[in-house]
Amino acid sequence: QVSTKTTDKSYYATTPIFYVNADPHIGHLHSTLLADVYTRFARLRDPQRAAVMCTGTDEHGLKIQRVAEAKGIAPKQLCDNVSERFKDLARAANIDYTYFIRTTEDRHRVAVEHVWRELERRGHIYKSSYSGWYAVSDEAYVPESQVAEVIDEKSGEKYTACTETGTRVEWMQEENYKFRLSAFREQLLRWLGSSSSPVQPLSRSTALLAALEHPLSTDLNDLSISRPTSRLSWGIRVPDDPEHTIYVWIDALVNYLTIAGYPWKGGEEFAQGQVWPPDLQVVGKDIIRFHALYLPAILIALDLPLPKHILTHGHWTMDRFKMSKSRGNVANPFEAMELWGVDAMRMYLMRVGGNSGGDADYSAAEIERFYRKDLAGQMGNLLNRVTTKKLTKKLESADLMHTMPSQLEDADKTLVKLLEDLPATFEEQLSAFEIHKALAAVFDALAEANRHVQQLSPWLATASPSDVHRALFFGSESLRMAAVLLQPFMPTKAAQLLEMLGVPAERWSWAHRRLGEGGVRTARLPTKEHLWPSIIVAEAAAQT
Ligand code: ME8
Repeated sequence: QVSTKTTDKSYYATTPIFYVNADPHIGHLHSTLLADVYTRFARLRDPQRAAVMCTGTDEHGLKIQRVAEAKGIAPKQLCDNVSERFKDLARAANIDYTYFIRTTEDRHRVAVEHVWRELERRGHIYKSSYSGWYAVSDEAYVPESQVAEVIDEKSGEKYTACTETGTRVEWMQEENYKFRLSAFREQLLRWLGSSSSPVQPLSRSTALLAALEHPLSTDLNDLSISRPTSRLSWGIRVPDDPEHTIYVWIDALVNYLTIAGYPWKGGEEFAQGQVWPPDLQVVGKDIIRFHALYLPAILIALDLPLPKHILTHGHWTMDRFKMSKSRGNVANPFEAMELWGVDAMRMYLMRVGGNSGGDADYSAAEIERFYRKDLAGQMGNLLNRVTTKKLTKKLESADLMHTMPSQLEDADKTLVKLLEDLPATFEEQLSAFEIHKALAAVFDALAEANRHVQQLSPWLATASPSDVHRALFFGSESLRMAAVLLQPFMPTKAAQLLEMLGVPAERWSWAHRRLGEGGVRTARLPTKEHLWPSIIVAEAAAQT
């Protein structure tokens, strides 16, 4: 008997699976990082509950077939090569994924075929002919109203392009299988508009609903879900009709089910209800419709539960243009992590681009500013201050470092209030997918702690024993709390910081996130190492 009690269900977070037509860039890292942060956060908050995070590569389709042809290699070879790069990226960025799925895996084919047969059995698939514009790079049909003839500035070549994305479109005429998406309109609208707000942030949910309500909207028309094998051979064949290949997006969307053990016929790693549905699906804003309309409609058709949250994020741009493999204006995440360090990049991407609302322009100058001002300037500086031997020696007893002052003064009030509120604010903001606000709350507390130390100036001969105690206790406690909370964001640096502060390992847990819960510090202070060495800034400046 399979248990479907929600308490038994693992936390489940997914990233989009990435096309293997080119190497990963910062945008891919950003999506993957969001899922990693939320999975780590789930584990931190509830260590008893299993958490599954998956990522992977989307390996079928015309786009991949053509890139492989152009390179003169077999499609599978291209997939093998590039999927390794995405795995390398995940490893390099300390992404703690549970599964890396590749859509060329056999178990995935089994799941896709099963979905197809089930949809067919339930009467949701029919055959029809289609003619219209097709954008190969987006693997999608484009309505007549969204195409125009353009002239290539350099070559003078005339071609037809999608007015929204600027990508080249081709005229296609073919017989397709279709999925009765239109039949699920009411259920989808109800789900999207429900109080559980599956699409986050809300602004995107509202925009999507408004677009669907538009009288000319074609978003919920029946969906073509196959391509003639003569044109697209690199994919999974339609069961019992090898003349047709399953549309790559249907193939790709099923990956989330494959991971969760679908079709649950026995022998899979996960039973029904153990992992499915996802608690969080991270997607870039370019692929919302696939995740908020097509996959949910398929799930409704299959009588399967819908995902809880779809977190949509904006794009990283370079000089205001979307960073994209096709455009070639990409930042190399391996180089950036090499230069700034893994956790500095994780923090930067989440602090600046974690604002899931809008796009963010990627700039080396911004990373430098963030590193210098916030990481080294606030966190590093405070750490130096509270771990200076000259200062810690001024404490009347080493125990005072972890002993809450019995008497508070006016100068402490602002900081104490911030620290008292911090864990709840941080948790609320993360739960509301306001990642940048959660991080801002931590940095606000650190900035206030620096001001507090400055005001008490414990290094002065005139500082009273109480000033020294309060400055060092609240300073180190601010850092300890920040480190506990930031573990999902900067796992290595948070651990380093907790060690440098001498916080015993059993106090690194979520249960000890509040002010004064750090326990007795083991005497590991002071240290010569710098948490955020300034040498990095100088080296990076020399290279950029
Ligand atoms: O769309 N900024 O794959 P893909 C931020 N295979 N994120 C970006 C980005 C940018 N400039 N560029 C890409 C596909 N991304 C399909 C997905 S899922 C079943 C199939 C991120 O390789 C963002 O999450 O084009 C986007 O949705 C994803 O990479 C698309 O990667």
